[in-house]
Amino acid sequence: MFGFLRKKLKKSVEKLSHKVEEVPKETEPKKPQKAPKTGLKKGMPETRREPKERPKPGFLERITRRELSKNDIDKFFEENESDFMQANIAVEVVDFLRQSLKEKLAGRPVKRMHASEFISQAFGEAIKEAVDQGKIDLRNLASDVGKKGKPLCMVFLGFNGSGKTTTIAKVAKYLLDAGHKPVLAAGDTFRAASIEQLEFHGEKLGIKTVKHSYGSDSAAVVFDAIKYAEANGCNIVLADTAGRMHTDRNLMDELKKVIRVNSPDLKVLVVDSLTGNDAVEQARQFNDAVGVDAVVMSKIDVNEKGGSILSVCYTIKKPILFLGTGQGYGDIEPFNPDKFVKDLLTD
Ligand SMILES: Nc1nc2c(ncn2[C@@H]2O[C@H](COP(=O)(O)OP(=O)(O)OP(=O)(O)O)[C@@H](O)[C@H]2O)c(=O)[nH]1
Ligand SMILES: [Mg+2]
Repeated sequence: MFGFLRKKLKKSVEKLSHKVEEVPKETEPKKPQKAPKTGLKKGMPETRREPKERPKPGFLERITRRELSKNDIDKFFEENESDFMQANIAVEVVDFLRQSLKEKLAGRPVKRMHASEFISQAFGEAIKEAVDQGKIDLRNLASDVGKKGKPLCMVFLGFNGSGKTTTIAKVAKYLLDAGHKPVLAAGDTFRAASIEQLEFHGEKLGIKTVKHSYGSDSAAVVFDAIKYAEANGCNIVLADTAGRMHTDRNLMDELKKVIRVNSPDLKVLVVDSLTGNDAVEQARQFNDAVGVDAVVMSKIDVNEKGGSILSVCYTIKKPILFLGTGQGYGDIEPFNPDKFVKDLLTD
C-alpha cells in the first residue's frame, strides 16, 4: 500500500538530511588568535585578566551539529513540490507540510548522525496533524444513540462507482460482528440493478433490506428504513444513495432532500482513493452541498499514491472513518492516524 508515497517521503527525508550534512564553510577551524593585551601583570587571577565569555562550540561540535534554516526548507519544497503532487497531495496540503516542517525543524540544532531520524519524525508529526481531524468510534456511537431509543442513521454518498454499496456491506458486517443490529436502505433508486446489489449483500449477511421500486423517492426509502428499524429492534440504518457527480444539480437536490427529511446522524462521503487530484474537488463540493461528517477512502489496497487521504481530510477537515482495503466483507479498517504515519515512514 502507498508504495509510491512511501518512496517519495523516504527520498524527501534523505534530501533534507543531506542539507544538514553539508558542512558550512564557517565551521572550518580558524587560526588561533593572540589574546588581546590586558595590561594586567603576570600572576594575577585569571578572572580579573579577561572578561568572562560564553564558551563557543568547539570545532567538533560545530561540524557534528547543524540546523536547517527556513530558507533551506522553502528551497527543498520548491525543488520537490512536484513529487508531492505526483503522489496526489493537494497544493494546500503541501503548503501545510512546508509550514509545519519549518516550525518543527528550522533553527533547531540537529546532530548530523541523527538527522534523518529527526527529519522523519517531523514529517510524521506534520502528516499526522494533516490527517488527524477527530475520531468517530462507530461502535460506541451506535450504542450511545441507541440509548436514546432511536436507531443511528448513516447515509452513504459520493461519486459514481466510488464504493458506496460495497462499503455499506462491509460496515454492516463490522457492526454485526460487534453485536449491533443493522438494517439496509436501498436509497439508490436510480441506477439499474442497484437495489438487487444491496439486497444481495443483505441476504448474504442475514440483514433486512428496505426497498421501494426504481424511480421512487430516495428520501422515502430511508424514512421507511428508519421506521422499520424502530419497529423491529434494529439499532442502525445504513442508507445507500445513487452515485452522482457534484456538478449534477438535480441529483444533488435529491440528496439534499434525503438529508433534510431524515436528518441522519452521519453523512458519510465515500471517496475512491484512486481518483487523484479530483478527489479534493469532490469532497469540497459534497461537503458544501450537504455537510459531510466523515469520510471513507475506498480501494486503498490498489492505491500506490496515498496522497488523496491527506488531501481529502485536510481540505474538508473531517475525520476518516474507514479505509476500504479490498472487495471482501472484512476488507475495512477503522482509520488510525498513528498507524497510517507509521506505515508511511517505516520500511
Ligand atoms: N479493490 C477494491 N475494490 C473496491 C473497494 N470498494 C469497492 N470496490 C469495488 O469498486 C466497484 C464499485 O463499487 P460499488 O460499491 O458498486 O460502488 P458504488 O459507489 O456503490 O457505485 P454506484 O452505485 O454505481 O455509484 C466494485 O467493483 C467494488 O467491488 C475496495 O476497497 N477495494
Ligand atoms: Mg452503489
